[in-house]
Amino acid sequence: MRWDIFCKVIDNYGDIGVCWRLARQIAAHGQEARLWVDDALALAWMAPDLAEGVDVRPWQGQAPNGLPRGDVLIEAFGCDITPDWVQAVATADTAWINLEYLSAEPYVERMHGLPSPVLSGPLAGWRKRFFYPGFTSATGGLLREPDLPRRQHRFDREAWLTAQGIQRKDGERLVSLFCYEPVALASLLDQLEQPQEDGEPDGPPRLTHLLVTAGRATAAVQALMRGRSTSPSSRLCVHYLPRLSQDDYDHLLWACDLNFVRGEDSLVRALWAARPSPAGDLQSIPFIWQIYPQHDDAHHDKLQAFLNWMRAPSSLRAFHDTWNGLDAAPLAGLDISAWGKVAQQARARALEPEDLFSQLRAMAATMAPRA
Ligand code: TRH
Repeated sequence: MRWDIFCKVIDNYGDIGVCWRLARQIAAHGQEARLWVDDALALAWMAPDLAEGVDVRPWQGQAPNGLPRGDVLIEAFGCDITPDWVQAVATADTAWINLEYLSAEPYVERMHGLPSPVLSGPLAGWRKRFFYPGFTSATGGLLREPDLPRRQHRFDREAWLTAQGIQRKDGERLVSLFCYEPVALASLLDQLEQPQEDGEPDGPPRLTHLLVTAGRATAAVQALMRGRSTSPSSRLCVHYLPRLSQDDYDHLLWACDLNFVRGEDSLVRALWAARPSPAGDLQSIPFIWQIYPQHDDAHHDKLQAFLNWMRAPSSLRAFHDTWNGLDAAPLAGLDISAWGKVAQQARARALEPEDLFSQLRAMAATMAPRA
């Protein structure tokens, strides 16, 4: 099968991040993936080796002539492909699918799979269908590679950290930070500098190694650190990361004891993040989500829907509400071990629906005669 994915980069990295992840999964299944993107700059660090089988092409200017037509056309996040481009890569028999943003809100189950016929213009008579990723079996599921557990079992945490130049001291906890500019960031730094809970009974409070991702998170932390005087009793050590490949960003999540993520793609990766316990089973790593803010505050309901699906206890809800600026309450204390159990149960539930790629393939097969 030949797949065409169209991606418009709005801002940040979620659009290209999801499209790239999908394209490489298609290629890993031995199918042909053409990824049409209006701005491929981020792929230079996100995908430095460009996976074999993914054909990244510029989506700019006039549609090219003479292309072999594809079996599946993915219009990512309502990126609005003009008719000349649709006709350049597809025929009326191509499975044309609108891949939507991830949400845990109830409308997703109602909308997933709905058809949308084109009624006018050069493509009148063509039809597309809506595909809604989600967390339940009535939705399109989440991107999840089949070999993910195997790779997590084999992951060598210490070797990976050493390769990144990160020296973890005994008993130190690792926290990754990928965020926009949360108002509560200063409170988080305070909390990590002088944690209330102790590492060992009668021992000093835990040391935290904060691994700050490149870009907006680094800029936000640096701006705050400039104005702070670091106390000699500070239990916080900050390490600024370079831009990581998408695979290494996953490794970062697997290596840490708590992950702060933002947007949608890193949320899903945080949900999957796990390390083998001494007993050999995969143990989830707790995470905190900063949702992508929308001007009309639509993200408030979206955040609550996710926390409901997570079955988040009140401490985790309170932390999320403050972290996302929904209220001005003081930032709740970190409860890493309780939140780890919540993450473990959520991960188990998220594994129940079929993965997103398998569901996309099944939807395409019901639409395209050749697929
Ligand atoms: O970058 P984001 O904030 O993306 C956002 C949201 O997806 C939002 O919904 C969308 O509307 C907006 O973009 C336009 O967060 P997200 O979704 O987690 O995407 C980040 C991607 O970047 C993800 O694929 C992981 C990847 N990444 C790396 O590959 N290397 C890195 O070092 C980091 C920090 C991230």
